[in-house]
Amino acid sequence: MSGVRKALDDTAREVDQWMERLLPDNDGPDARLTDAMRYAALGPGKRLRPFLLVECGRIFDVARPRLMRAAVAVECLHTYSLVHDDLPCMDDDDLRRGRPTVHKAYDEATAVLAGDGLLTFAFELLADPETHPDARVRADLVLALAKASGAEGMVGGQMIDLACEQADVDERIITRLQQMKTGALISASCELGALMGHASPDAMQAIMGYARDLGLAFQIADDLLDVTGNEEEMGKAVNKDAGAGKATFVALLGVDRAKQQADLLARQAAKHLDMFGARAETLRETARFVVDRRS
Ligand code: GRG
Repeated sequence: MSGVRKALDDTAREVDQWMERLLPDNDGPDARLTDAMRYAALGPGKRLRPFLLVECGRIFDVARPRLMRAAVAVECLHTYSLVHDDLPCMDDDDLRRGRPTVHKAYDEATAVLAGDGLLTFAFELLADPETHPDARVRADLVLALAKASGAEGMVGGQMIDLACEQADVDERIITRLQQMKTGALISASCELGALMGHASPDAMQAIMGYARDLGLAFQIADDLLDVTGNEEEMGKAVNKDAGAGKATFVALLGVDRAKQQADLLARQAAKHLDMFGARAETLRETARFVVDRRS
């Protein structure tokens, strides 16, 4: 197993333990909601966004328990986007992370509420003094995640994605759509780790340059996996993009050029981290991992 694969798996286990402890778990009349939130969040995902947050925070020596709480917040936000994206009114998927989607395992109304619950819980965690003792840092964390996930980020990207189905779009529009839909949350994960460590403006610029290129490389790899991957490894349906007329890099560039573009972005991402020397080695390797992954 590669060094980064092991580091990712180790962090995923730790994040899962924190999620298990932190996620609400009621046995009252709202138990169905908290069960569905836990079902969605504790499903077997890669925990890439938590990993990026933790690795970026580690560069600045942020205490592990604080990083874990923020890592749970970004994973909850990410999980909410998956739950809502799988709904019949969006992508209408039955399988996610190798298991029935939340609206299949529960029902549509519960899936909507579970997504809402995870979204708001993410901000509750970031605003909690246990996550960071400095109120200004906490406000910055909340602001960064809100911007990345709202209309100017992920949700706006999803809207453009829906609007572009079956439409002729160029590379500029696809890049913008993917930066908003997928890249913004990946960037925010890196940003949160750096914010928690009071990163200097130069250091923050380097981290954000890395995150931007990594996010795009990740999305191109995801588009490629939709064409070249299989349902068992991916834990979700594949070959959906072309049928749905989705605006993807693979549709625009073809498989070979899309792969070259992902490789170039991964190398470019790693270069942004030169100023951190050996401390950023895992993040550099993560850029390679993101384009080589099979799921
Ligand atoms: C519906 C609010 C709302 C937003 C939708 C991000 C998004 C916008 C939808 C998620 C669905 C999707 C296919 C997004 C593209 C990004 C992506 C590849 C997500 C899957 O992330 P992974 O591979 O998944 O990190 P795991 O399961 O490992 O966490």
